[in-house]
Amino acid sequence: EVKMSKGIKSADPSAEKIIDWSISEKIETCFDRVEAMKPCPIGETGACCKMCYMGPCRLVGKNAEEEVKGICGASLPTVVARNLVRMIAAGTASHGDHGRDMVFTLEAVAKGETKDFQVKDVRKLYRIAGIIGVEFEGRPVNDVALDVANKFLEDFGRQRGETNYVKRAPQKTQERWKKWGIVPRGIDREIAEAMDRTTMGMDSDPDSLLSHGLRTALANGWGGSMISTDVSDTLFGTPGPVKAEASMGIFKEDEVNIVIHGHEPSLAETIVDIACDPEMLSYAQSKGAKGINLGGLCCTSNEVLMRRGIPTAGGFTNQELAILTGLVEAMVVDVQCIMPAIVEVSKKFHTKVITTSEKAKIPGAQHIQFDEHRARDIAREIIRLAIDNFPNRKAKGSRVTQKYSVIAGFSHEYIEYMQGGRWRASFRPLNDAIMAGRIRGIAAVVGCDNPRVPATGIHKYLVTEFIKNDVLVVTTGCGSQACGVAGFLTPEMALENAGQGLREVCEAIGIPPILHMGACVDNTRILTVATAMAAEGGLSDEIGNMPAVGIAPEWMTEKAISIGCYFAASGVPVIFGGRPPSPIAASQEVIRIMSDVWYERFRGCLIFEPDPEKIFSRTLEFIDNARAFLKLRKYEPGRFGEERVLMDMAARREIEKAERAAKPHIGIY
Ligand code: CUV
Repeated sequence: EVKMSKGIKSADPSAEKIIDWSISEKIETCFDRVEAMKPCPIGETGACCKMCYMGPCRLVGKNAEEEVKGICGASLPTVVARNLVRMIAAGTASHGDHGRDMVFTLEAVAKGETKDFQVKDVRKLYRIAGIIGVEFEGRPVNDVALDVANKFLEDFGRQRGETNYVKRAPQKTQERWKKWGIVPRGIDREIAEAMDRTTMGMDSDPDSLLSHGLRTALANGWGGSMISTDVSDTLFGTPGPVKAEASMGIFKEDEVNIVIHGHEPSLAETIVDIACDPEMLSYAQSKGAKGINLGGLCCTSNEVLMRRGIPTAGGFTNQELAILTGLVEAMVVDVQCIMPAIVEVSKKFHTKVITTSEKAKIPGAQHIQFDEHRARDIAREIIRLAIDNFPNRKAKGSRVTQKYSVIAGFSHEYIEYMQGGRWRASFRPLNDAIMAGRIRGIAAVVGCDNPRVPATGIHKYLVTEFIKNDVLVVTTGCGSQACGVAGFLTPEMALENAGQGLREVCEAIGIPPILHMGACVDNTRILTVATAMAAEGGLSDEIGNMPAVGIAPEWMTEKAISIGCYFAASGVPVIFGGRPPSPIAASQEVIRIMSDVWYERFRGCLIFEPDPEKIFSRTLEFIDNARAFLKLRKYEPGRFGEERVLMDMAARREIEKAERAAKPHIGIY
């Protein structure tokens, strides 16, 4: 079913249905444009240098790559490395700014400048305060919040020293960063330096360039993004399991449908609140609608799905298609991953596209500027506008009725809690299950969906194969929506598809075999889990050498590159899939540094592999090699379940020995 046969544009059946209709109606979407647009063959491998205007230089030729040079003499490896570092800087800037906006909101709350938000999760605030050394006992909540906000703001502008959250990483991981000089200082400083180093006449040593790329990426992972996750949890609540729905069938014929799309949670959270307001409901009824129905797209969707159970229409490639249902009164967008194309598509329907960020305007869209100081008023204005648009809807019925149940909300706090309850919460059961081989390892299958491949198809293929082979899957970003719209985010998925060992664990704890952990910035939750597993003992004492792999099967954004790099620097082997070749394909030297050299230094790497089956086999290889390195029991398929009964004494002793060697639980959440 998931096979990627030719002619399939999206592996999400409800998306495919709408695409077929769009073709018959001659309405253009990214699925048409992707066929018409041939990638530039020089740029797509990283071999185009446009850092100055003597060029752009095309670094092509039959000579050895060090011999292929631009006008200034920069060689092919230099140019490829510079281009990649600029991608990392841009991706870090996006997530950094997202985090910064969250901190500004926390600051406004703490100063009493807005009544529209509060600190919802005081426990989380205290936990953060504890980590970054802010006194919290006996102090008013907002005083603590202000100190926390100020400390985080310092992190963005820090000139020297270390970003605060670096100290959350396992000691050994930190030592590796120190040894190789990549401990991040301020987030803004690393981004600025990345731009400086990569300009004409600056750093031309590929290894040195790429090391700074890692430093910049770490500023994202253990800085901007982790701050974003923590402050969002503080303001809007730390997620726990929620039931929701996914796919295009979430739109309702008889209600006002509003889509919230982009990345940030603040406005979206407020829209969720105001949509429940009885006054708004009766206004909707006055226009002939039965109610107000919210649906999400991309990472804003993940934020409100995780915390509020708001249904999702899917990921990146579904954004135009959502409008094509003809049922959407307003699409409200904030920042990141918003195709300007939605405005063009919206003109064929009654849908209003509303931009809300100063940083992301689209010609032809209506702009309503978001301001955290008057969030509720703005949300009200937007919802009214959508309601007023309801009578203009022409589409009768729905092109898609299909939808699936989804269980989401697996924050690292909940993952710890679910393994023993409030008083005995720990990562012991997870580590034990991995040590015993019930769970073979962990695959983080994350990131974008992409129209250059059958969209969401590689995600679906990989997660299914992983769980069959007892690999627990964690997912974030559009990857989680790829799973959601396929009906994969339910406990039943374990019963029907998981290997015996994984299935037993899922049934014992009552979880799906694919855990939705949030938005793209919440990839940091995965780092936190890995850190807790290292502290728990019995596996690796650093993030490196864990039987865990990160995969972005259909990546396309610069943010994805930044994420891949902070995972690699943290000690996780990372595989990027999707279309060939890769943004580093032009240089064997850059490929070597990012795979072999990084692996040697950090036990992580970033590899590009377009073949889904090879992604699968390489992942298992990484996992099994890590198991062998840690001297864990060899994974055997089918050992658990019906056939298991006998575990010989030697095997039992082995497990017990490993358990004794394990350190006692240390209270990292
Ligand atoms: Ni940041 S970055 S398409 S929305 S995951 Fe989705 Fe998630 Fe990629 Fe964008």
